[in-house]
Amino acid sequence: MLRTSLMCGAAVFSVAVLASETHARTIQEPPLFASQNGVLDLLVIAAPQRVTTFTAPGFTPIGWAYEVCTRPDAGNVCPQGATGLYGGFRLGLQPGDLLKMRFVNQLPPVNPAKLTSYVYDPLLALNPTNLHTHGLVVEATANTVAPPAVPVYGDFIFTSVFNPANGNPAIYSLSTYNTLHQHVDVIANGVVDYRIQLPANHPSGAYWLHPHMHGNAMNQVSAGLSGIISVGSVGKYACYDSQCNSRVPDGSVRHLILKDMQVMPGPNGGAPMFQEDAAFCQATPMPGEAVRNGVCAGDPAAYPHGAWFFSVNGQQFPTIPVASGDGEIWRLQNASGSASYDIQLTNDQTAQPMIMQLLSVDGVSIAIPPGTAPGDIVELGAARFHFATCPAASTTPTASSESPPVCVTDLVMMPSARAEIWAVWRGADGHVTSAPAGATATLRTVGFTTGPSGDSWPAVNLAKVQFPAGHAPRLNHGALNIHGDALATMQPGGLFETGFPNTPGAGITGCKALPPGHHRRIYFGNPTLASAPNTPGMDQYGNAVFGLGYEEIDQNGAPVAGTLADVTMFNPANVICLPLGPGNRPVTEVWEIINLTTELHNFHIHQTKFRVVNTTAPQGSLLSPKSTQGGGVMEDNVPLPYAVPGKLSQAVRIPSSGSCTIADYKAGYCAVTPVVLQIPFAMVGEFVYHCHILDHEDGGMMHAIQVVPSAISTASGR
Ligand SMILES: [Cu+2]
Repeated sequence: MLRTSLMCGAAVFSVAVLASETHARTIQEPPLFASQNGVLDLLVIAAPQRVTTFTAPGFTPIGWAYEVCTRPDAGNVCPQGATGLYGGFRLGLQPGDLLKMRFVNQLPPVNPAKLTSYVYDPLLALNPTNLHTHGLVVEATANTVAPPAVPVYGDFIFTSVFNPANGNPAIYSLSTYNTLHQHVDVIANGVVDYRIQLPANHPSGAYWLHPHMHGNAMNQVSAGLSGIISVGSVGKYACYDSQCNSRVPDGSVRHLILKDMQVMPGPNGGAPMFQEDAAFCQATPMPGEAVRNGVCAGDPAAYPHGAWFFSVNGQQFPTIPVASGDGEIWRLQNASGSASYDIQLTNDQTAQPMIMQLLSVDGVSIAIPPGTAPGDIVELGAARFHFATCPAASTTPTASSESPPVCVTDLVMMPSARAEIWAVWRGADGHVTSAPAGATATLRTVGFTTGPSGDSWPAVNLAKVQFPAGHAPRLNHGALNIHGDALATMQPGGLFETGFPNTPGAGITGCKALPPGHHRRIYFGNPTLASAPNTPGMDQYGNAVFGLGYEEIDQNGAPVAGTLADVTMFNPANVICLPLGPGNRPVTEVWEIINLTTELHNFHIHQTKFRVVNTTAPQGSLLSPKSTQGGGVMEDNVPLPYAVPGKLSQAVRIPSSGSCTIADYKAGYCAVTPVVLQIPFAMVGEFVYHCHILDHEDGGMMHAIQVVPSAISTASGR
């Protein structure tokens, strides 16, 4: 469900406007900014940028993008010629690196009419922003530098960096508004520094950089503000052979950043819509509609002559020329604000989805122990993938200690998701083989619906893939050999076992560890606001509102008295606090996530990763919450199955949103599939967990959490 109710016409499409020739442009890798001698020191400027890579006639929309350059010796200006990078960029880091960013906000103000949250917080129209390194397991430290020096943050999202050209934020009384939004640290002059230290034992994989300004996140990400971050090398965990004599080279890796932008014709040749509408075009093409190569036409009634672009690295339907018979590693990143994808690679000759081997999820390479049942693999992957049997290696024997390969035909990618796959030509039987002349495939999303009260995201072709004819694979292999970090992080020396030498600091009185055997239960729901008691799930302006609730559960499964907090919108004053373990070692908790609504949400937590577990799994199983062996699949975002209201009229107390209440759930009126997560906490700081459908996050579906150094403390932890 979207926050604003938007008109949706159901007329026949006018296709002429988008029936343009799709320009077959070869895909470009995002520009790389690589660390040297353990440091990457950059100037990052958020600014408007004209997007010239979209090919529908009449559109050169002005998006927002980061301008990135090596930090100059003086001043906050990139050298002449540096341009905004709508298509994205890559920060190339190694474990143990220090990432330094001087960050400058030069974004224009926002039209309040485009800003649902304006009614709560007029300051958002000044377009404050900030940076978040999504998925990196790093500290979330607040500023400790005294003025007038430029403040220095870790991966800390409770800061609001204002562009002084848009006005002085002091014109509003912060005390009036800061209970709902997060202007905890107001930076009025537009400049801050980030200093982010990666642990030496950080997993190798794909992460990303995006704004995390509560209330503006959806607009800023969908306008184009994001880039990808890589840590380490694929060759660390992926080999062509069972002895790892032949590691996958960095040159075989391609980064594919998926972005979308809805554009209507206008005086400047089109401006982004910002508040994204899933009904902008039909979920699947209408009869006679032009082939959706990187774009679909706006609904003629609601969005006449509009276009919804789905780009890869900022390019509309590029061609991906696979260079070698050994295929390529693709790092896919959903950088859309709210859109979900169901990715397939379709063989153009057979129209069938091709099998792809899955290497990593959310930046951590998978580690499936030998003998793991296929059903367990599906559960560990939280149903984000449609699994397929990997064709057996043709001649190379598989060592008994190796992880069995995992293959998929579909990748469900909700906002923020990453996945790494091996894209290689396969014959009709699924075996890796040399491609025939003219072998092509289409990378596409087949469309994805997020539930009865959710949104239907459209089917669109994303890229044309060309495989080289007659290139025999170098090695006669059926699958890559993966030695995943998902296991290494939990073993001695691993990030979630041994931890990180955190910034020194004291514990906080009143911040205490969860008692042994207890777990936290988090509710995702649509709150009833005191300001709009007669429209549950909506505010007094008719916008859908979103929130989270909380409860602590004891070792017998019973709620702990006094811990229940009903579903409410984000309030930065409410914080879950927990200390690290003795000696500041990581502490692992179990969280049970209950989705009360009738649409999918995408749970995400900062500064860590988690494993999906099952409370009924036997203790020796990888799926057991008591398992300390680690391994399997580690994620930083997970889809939450939607609730099914039952028991006739007793269910669904919030008819306007189709959402159950906590009372409905406890009375058994609402069937819920809990998602149980094992979450290790290794990093100190103040951060958040939230729905990564950014429309929902902006709408209130977020909660603060603080991890502090270990110390003797007494009172309640919340
Ligand atoms: Cu959501």
